[in-house]
Amino acid sequence: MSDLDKAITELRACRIIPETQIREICHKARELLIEEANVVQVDAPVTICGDIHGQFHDLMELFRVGGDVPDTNYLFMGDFVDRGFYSLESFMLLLCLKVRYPDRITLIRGNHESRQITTVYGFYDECHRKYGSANVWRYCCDVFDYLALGALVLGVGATLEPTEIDPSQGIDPVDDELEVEIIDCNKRVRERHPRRRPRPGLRRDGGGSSPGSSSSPPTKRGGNDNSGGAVLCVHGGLSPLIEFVDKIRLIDRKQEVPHEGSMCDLLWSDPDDIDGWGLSPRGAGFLFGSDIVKRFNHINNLSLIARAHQLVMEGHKEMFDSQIVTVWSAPNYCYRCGNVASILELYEDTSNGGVVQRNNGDVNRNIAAVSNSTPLMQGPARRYRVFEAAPQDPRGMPAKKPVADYFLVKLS
Ligand SMILES: [Mn+2]
Repeated sequence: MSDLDKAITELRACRIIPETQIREICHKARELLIEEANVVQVDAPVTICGDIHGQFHDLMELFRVGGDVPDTNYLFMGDFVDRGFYSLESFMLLLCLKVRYPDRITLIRGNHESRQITTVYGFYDECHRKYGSANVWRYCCDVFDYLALGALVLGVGATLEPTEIDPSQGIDPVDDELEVEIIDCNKRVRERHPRRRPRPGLRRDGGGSSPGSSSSPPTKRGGNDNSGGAVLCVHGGLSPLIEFVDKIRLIDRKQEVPHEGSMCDLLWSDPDDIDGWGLSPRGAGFLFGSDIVKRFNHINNLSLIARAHQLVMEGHKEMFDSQIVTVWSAPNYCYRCGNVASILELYEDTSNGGVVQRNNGDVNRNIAAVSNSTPLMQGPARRYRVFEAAPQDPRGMPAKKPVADYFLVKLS
């Protein structure tokens, strides 16, 4: 068994690993991450996860519900650290899995992956408490600077294979194509939504075509087409400084999260029921409305934006005609919010023999202005798996004591 596999075994048991090994793993991770683009390309199938916030036992529950790495391909949308008691174990496990299976797990940066924020919200104190110095915190922060800012999921299918249901549940089997399924923590189907049929006379490809797009092959939108479009994943949201996905690729991301600008907005912004852009009560990033999302998705050929960053009691929340979704993966947030968590599964488009169309969201975009008709880009099929907090291990719960000890040390 390699040292890395041993470290993974230790971390899975929620035990910390030696400082020298953390330094080594962080160094290897940085070498991997430096090669990644600001917007990582990920092929479906993939399972998308939101905030973790150091809730290690709930991360284990997430893997139990969603499958283990490398069997399941994962995309984590940031905020691995702070708030919870096990930021170090959680982040180091994810980082070890990244180094061990680089193609099976994608980590993008959240606003908490920052020196300034972790100094205030717990990760710095946790490292200091567990190691007696800030060294491991520093190694981790150096990795944060190299995390990608977003991901583009390609090759997503538009319809779901229905989960088998127990007839006693009273849920009707679906004849229609299935677009959304919600599975509860007992692996039972809670909700099902058939694909909405486009109204006659409306274009299914989002409407409008640019003069330059005639050179691209016509996209098949026939009956057996199962393309769910491209899905952009970011921690926070959009930026008034970013009109095209390509603009994200131009950012020099290898730095501490700035207080303003496009990189800051991607990690801090939130969708809201407003028109256009608004000031964020967070003091960083912006609020953005339905019109902004619909226009951005249209001109970038996206069918969905998946983001995290906001607690939602149901674990996930779709907004703006399902053009953006918030995925939240920290159940009973801060060990007291009483919310459930969820992960979002996207499946592979098998209509074209599984061949991924690589121009989605990348080139040959549809630059025409948003037409009067509602854009009807076929959205991806989505399966949400909802889960609850793991049972609390009394030995694993440090409660308040270690924090008090730390402050005593600090004061003495
Ligand atoms: Mn956040």
